[in-house]
Amino acid sequence: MVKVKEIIIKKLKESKHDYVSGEELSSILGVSRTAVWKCINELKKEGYVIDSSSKKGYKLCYVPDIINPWEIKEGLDTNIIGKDIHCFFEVDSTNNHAKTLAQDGCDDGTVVLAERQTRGRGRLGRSWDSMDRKGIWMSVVLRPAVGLEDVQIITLAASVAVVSALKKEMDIDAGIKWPNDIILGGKKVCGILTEMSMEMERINFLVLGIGMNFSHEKSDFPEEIRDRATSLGIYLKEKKGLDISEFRRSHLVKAILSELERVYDIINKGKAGVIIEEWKKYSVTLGKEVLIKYREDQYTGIAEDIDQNGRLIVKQGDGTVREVLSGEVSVRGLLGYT
Ligand code: BT5
Repeated sequence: MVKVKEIIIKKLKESKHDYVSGEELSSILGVSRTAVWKCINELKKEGYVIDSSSKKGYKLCYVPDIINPWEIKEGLDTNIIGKDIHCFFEVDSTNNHAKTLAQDGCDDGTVVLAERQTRGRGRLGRSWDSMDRKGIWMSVVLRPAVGLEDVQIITLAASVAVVSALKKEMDIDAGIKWPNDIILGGKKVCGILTEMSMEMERINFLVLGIGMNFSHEKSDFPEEIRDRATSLGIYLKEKKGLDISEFRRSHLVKAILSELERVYDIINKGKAGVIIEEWKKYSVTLGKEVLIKYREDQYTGIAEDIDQNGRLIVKQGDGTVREVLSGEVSVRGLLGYT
């Protein structure tokens, strides 16, 4: 069914302003005209506006902002990331689904997307609010040719990929809070969750989960995160007077996948240093006073640098230098740390 719908949309897009007859579609697809009609109705339910005329056939009038494999694959310029794309209306968590696919041996670069998640996950057991059709809830399975010490670099690379995709596709300048929060106007617009499966001290696979708030209004966010969260839509309206409906999630997904492939290639070639330098360009953490919380430990200091493994180097007031591999980092002036 998915393939049939894909071919119908492709054909309708090709003929642009002309009608395509039901007969032509049924002969291309090798299915009955009734089957074509059923698929057209499903596409309409999904938001495509298709004019049907009993004499002339079908004409595509409007493509909705929908997440499906063929809208994303159209014009996608990658060789690995997104060769296989799985889209759902609802899953518990795209990371869970991607993990199952990875355990079953799916290809490097397989992508899972959903319109909504019922149990979207953040780090450290926290939850991720994933409202229906308002965001990009996506996971990518990676089978990198690097050692365990480079896992952190892959998370950093993912945030670099997201920020550069935002710039290229939507002309938005976002920042990165170490290690993986994407920040717009001082608020979180996107979070990244990297999960790993190991075998014999080697990376078996990684699942990179990306949650991007796209068209939320402020009131769409649960009250407890309303002051700390933002969406591309809120930002574009406030800062540029633009309406998010002028943009398509599928276009941004494409740009993210393309950028992910670029950084993935750099990592697989062993050039982590290139990623570190790019990451530093976008950092909103370096040079700032930070509050680090790790288990029972809590301290403040200046975030001076990140090392070649992606660890944050923090210098405390008494001159002690600490390397932070994981934990909570709050940056003064961001997300409510005062
Ligand atoms: C993250 O965790 O930022 C990683 C989020 C990853 C979500 C993606 S969506 C696709 C894939 N499938 C999944 O199940 N997950 C991934 P963390 O740094 O722990 O941030 C979580 C915290 O951010 C929560 O405790 C809230 O305070 C806040 N939060 C929750 N939902 C949010 C949202 N939509 N926007 C901004 N902040 C949010």
